[in-house]
Amino acid sequence: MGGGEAKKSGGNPGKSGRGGKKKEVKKETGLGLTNKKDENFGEWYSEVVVNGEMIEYYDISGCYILRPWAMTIWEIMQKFFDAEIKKMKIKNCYFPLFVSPTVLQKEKDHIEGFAPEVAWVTKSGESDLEVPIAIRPTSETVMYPYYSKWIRGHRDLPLKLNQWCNVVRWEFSHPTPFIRSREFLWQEGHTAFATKEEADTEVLEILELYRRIYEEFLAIPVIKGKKSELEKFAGGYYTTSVEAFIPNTGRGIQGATSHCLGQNFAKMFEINFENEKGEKAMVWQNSWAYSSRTIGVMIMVHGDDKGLVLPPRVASVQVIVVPVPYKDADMQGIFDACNATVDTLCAAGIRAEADLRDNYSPGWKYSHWEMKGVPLRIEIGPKDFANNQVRAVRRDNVAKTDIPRAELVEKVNQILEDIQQSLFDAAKKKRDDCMHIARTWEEFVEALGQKKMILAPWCDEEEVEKDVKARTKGEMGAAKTLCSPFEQPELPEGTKCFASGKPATKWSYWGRSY
Ligand code: 87F
Repeated sequence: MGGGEAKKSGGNPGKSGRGGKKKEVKKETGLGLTNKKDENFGEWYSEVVVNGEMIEYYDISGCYILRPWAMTIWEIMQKFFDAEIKKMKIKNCYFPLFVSPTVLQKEKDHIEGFAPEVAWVTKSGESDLEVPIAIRPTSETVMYPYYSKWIRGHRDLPLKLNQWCNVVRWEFSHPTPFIRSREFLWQEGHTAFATKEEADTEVLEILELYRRIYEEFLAIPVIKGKKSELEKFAGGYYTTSVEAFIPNTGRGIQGATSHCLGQNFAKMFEINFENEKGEKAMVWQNSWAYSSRTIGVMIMVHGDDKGLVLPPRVASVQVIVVPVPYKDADMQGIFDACNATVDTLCAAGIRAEADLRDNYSPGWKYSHWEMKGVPLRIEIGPKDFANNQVRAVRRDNVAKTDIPRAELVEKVNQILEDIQQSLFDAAKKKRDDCMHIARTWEEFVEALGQKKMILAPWCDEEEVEKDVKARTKGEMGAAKTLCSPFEQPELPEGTKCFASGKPATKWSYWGRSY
C-alpha cells in the first residue's frame, strides 16, 4: 500500500479487564486486530506493524517511520554483528550518501538493470544542479575508487571495511514495511584480499553470522546456500545467501547475502597491488549485507492474531510487570512489589518494565503488551502479593506459572530461554511442513500450487531456469531458484532434472519469492 493510505492504529488494544475502565473499550470486538493472519495476511501484516508500534506510515509511498520498538530490535542485532565483525578485524567507516553520475556509470554493465531504481537529486532550491547527483542504492561505486587509491602493496591488504547506513532504491513493485521499502537500513561490508582463498573463507564466515542473526536472535530457520547464475549479484563472481520462508504466503525470502566479487570490480576500478614477488596483481573482493528486512521476516514468521510475537533475545522489553488491583487490596504494597520485581530482573540483566498506569485496566494492558509482542507478562495481584509470588504468562502459548519471589530471576531466565527455543522449533516445524521434494515437472507444479518450497534435482542450466520462470508465470508471480543448499542430499547417478529431463547436477530450492 502507498504511504498516502496511512493507517490509523486506533487507540484501543482490545478487551477490558477486571476492575478497569468499562465504556471506551466496548466498541472493539475483543481482539486488538481486525484481520486474521490466516485469512488476510497482507492486511494482517499492515495492522500488526502499526498497532504493535513498530511502524508509522509516512506520506511518501514506500517510506516508513521506524519507531523505537523496531529500532531497538535493529540495535540489538547491530550490537551482536558489529562485535563479531570487529573480532574479524573489520573496521567501520562512513562514505557519503551521494554518488556522482560519472562514478556510477563506471559500473554500467551491472548497473544497467538497476538504473530505474536509482533516485537523483536534480535541484537545490529553485535552481537546477549543474550535474544531477545520485543517492546511493549500494556503495560499490562510492567506495572502490578509494580502495584503488588506498591499496598499493600487499601490506595494505586485506582492507576490510563496513558501514552502517541507509540506502535508497526507488522500487516500483508493491512496497511493504521492512520487506520492501524505498529507503532501508543495512550494513554493507566491502573487503579486499590478496588471494581468492582468503576471500572465499570470509564469505562463509559472514554467512554464518547471518545464520546466527536469524536462528539465534530472530528464532527463524534459514537455509545457507549458493545462488544460481541468474539470481546471483550480476557484478559478482558468486553469491551465497541465507533463505527464509513465509509459510502464509508460500514465498521464500532472501534473508541476507554474502558475495565473492572475484576480480570484476578490481578490473573496473583498477584496484591493484604489488605482491610479495614485486609483481602487479589484482585484489579479490567480497561484499555482504543484511538489512532491516530481517525485522519484517521476524514479524511475518512469529506474529499471530493477537499481534507481534517477539523472540526474547531481540525484545526491547522481555518482561512486562502488570499490577492487578482488587477492591480493598493493599495497592501500595502491590505497586511496591511490581517495582521491586522490575528492579530484581533488571539487576540480573533482564529487560523488564512495569506498567503502573492507573488510567488503563489490567485487561487493556494485557492486550496492549500482547499486541506489542512482549515475551513474558508478570501479574501481581493481592493473592500473589500475600503469597510472596508472581504469576508469569507466556506470550507464545499463554502458559501460566506461579513463581516464588525468591526464584524470580532463575525461573524467568528459564522461561525466556524456553520461549526463544519454542519459537524457533515452531517456526522450523511450520517451515519444514511446507517443504516438498519434487522429481518431475508434474510434482513441481502441484507443490507450487500448494505454496510449497520445493527441493528439486536440477541440471543447473540458465536457460532451464528461465524456462521454469516463463512456464510458471501467473498472477502469483513466477517460481525461481532460491538457492542451492550447501547441505546437499545424495544425488544418485542418473537422476534427471525435474524441468529439462537432462542429467541433474545438484539439488536446488525453488519457489515464489519476495
Ligand atoms: C539498485 C540500484 C542500483 C542491488 C541496486 O548485495 C544498484 C543496485 O548494485 C545494486 N540493487 N544492487 C546489488 C547490491 C550488491 C551488494 N552491494 C553491497 C550486496 C551487498 C552489499
